[in-house]
Amino acid sequence: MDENIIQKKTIFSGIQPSGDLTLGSYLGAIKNWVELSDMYNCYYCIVDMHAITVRQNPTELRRRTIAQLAQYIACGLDPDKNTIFIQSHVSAHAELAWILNCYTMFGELSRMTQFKDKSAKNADNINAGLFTYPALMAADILLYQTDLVPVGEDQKQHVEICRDIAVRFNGVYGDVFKMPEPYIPKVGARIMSLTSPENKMSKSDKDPGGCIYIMQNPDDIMRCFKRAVTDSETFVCYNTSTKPGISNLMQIYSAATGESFEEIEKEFCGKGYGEFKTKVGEAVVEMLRPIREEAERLIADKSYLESVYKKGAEKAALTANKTLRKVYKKVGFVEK
Ligand code: ATP
Ligand code: LTN
Repeated sequence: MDENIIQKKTIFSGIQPSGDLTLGSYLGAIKNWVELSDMYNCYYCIVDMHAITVRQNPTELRRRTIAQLAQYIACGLDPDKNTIFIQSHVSAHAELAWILNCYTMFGELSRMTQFKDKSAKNADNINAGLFTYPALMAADILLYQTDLVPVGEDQKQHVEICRDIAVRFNGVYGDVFKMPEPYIPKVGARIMSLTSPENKMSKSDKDPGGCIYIMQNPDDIMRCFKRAVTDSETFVCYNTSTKPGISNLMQIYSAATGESFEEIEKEFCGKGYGEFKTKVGEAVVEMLRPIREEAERLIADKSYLESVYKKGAEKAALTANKTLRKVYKKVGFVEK
């Protein structure tokens, strides 16, 4: 078993507990994590330190962190096969992030789309953590000598800056960090809001109708799909620039059923949008139902969840501290 782990390539990914997990978090990230988890040595993190770059209610943050762990497991991530943990439990993340901050340039951070978007949305709290967010994310990834980072399309830029930081650091000190690659799914990489399909579905979205949540009840899910914004035409056809709403629903239906866009176009040829929306809603309800039920069961089992995150943090710290010690030595810190 140990030999297997040594030979397998490493995956790291994380999601912020900044809101309840959405259909976007599931299709863009977690679904692929599950698919990759047999073939790789995987670290799946709940990045609570990233979440506080935007102001959070402490009680809610704690609740969502535990609920997110339950949802990871309910989505199919086996805690015996994957290292599942909470970022703030492994102090190496904060420690390496500081060092990487000193190898990350003001100019490159200023170009980050997420920073620009979040600054616009939180104009009263453009804090330094929001700005240096990518250095912490780079620490997450590089601590585990990660090969592959499965994320949605929006995070590609952050994986790229992580690579730039690693190249810069390795250029000075030799081969300290493995060079990670982003892994972006073909379908579901960018699920859009149901009410404003030109914007990404996002868990911190203020418009509740635009977002489908993993834990949402079937009636509410169906209502959101029935109200989804479409266009004034009447045919189901994929074109993201002229039919963003319908194209988004096709992405979701394709990810939920495995059908290709051509098959979907054929299936709904001559049928109205109303019927299509109902079918998409039903497919999503059935996809999410077992996940929600299992997550509800797990959320009630606090001691089990605690045992998972404690074991996960212990395991993660072993690998993370190894890299951190190497980095401390390279930069010239005196050994403790
Ligand atoms: P926030 O609203 O707090 O910014 P978010 O909903 O945008 O959060 P993240 O925590 O930033 O979600 O993302 C978690 C993972 O899920 C990332 O890999 C991200 O690329 C992916 N993801 C998030 N939203 C979507 C989406 N709408 N479509 C596809 N992938 C997504
Ligand atoms: N920035 C990511 C969350 C995240 C992450 C990571 C993803 C933090 N650290 C490391 C992959 C690898 C986001 O989705 N907003």
